[in-house]
Amino acid sequence: MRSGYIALLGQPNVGKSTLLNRLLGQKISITSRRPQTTRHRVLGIQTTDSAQTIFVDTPGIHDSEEKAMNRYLNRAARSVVGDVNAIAFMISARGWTKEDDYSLKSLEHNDAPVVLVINKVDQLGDKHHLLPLIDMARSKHDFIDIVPISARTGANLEALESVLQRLLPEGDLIFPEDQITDRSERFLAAEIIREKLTRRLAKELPYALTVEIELFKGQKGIVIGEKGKLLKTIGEQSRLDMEKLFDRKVFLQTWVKVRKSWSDDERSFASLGFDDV
Ligand SMILES: Nc1nc2c(ncn2[C@@H]2O[C@H](COP(=O)(O)OP(=O)(O)OP(=O)(O)O)[C@@H](O)[C@H]2O)c(=O)[nH]1
Ligand SMILES: [Mg+2]
Repeated sequence: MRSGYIALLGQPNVGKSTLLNRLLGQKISITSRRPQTTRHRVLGIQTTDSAQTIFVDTPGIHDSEEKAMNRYLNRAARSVVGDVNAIAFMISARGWTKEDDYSLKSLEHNDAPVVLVINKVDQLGDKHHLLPLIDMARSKHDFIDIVPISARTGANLEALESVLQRLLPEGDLIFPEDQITDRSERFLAAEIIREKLTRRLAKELPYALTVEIELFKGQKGIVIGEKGKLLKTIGEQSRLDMEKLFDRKVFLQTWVKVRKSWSDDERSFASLGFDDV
């Protein structure tokens, strides 16, 4: 039996949370097309006959640390590096970017083996484009292995799982075999609602809830929607996801509160649940 922790690390939007959910066959961690969807570390625990692999989903590492929120997210991601048995560093098959360079810097002083996961290969028209990307990646870091996958279609995930499992030390179960995450249902429920909001709101809104008072009024209107329609839709979609995840009926009520400048104020973080680091 092997058991241990694998961190999923990389720039925003490369598909870390999608991979976690796909590996576990359950939606533990929320996903969206917008960068910076994940704001908290989330464990996804996979137990088989031969291994317990504990995946640590992390916020994407952002190359600008101007905002308090970005600094928080980067800290939350980087802080796992020293505490895991191996790291799955993820990039998109579309190519190596300067944001990947920036994220990779977080691994400079790390001793754990790093596997490069090239995600979204389903978006590559010509698979030959992978070879130059792999060559380029080899020049960037001494990766112990390089595995191209698609978290969306599931392509090559078994290969990835066995590569990662081999990097775990021998040991007994760390969590009970039926536990799939370390997060409470309360946390998961809040995240599901945030996912629906993130997916529905205009581009800047999920992050820019701090900018100006005028915007706040506008935002409140937009979130609720005409005659409360949007909030109702978000509530309904969230409730369905929760019923699937918790395997029972859920009664969900949602409403909107406005708090000024919270995401630029490090002190208000803790009171809003940003207390990972
Ligand atoms: N085509 C394609 N899209 C993918 C794949 N994996 C993820 N995506 C999409 O990429 C977007 C980002 O996925 P997430 O899983 O939220 O990305 P993330 O790395 O967790 O992002 P952050 O939490 O913001 O750091 C979503 O729209 C996913 O559906 C893939 O294998 N192929
Ligand atoms: Mg994520």
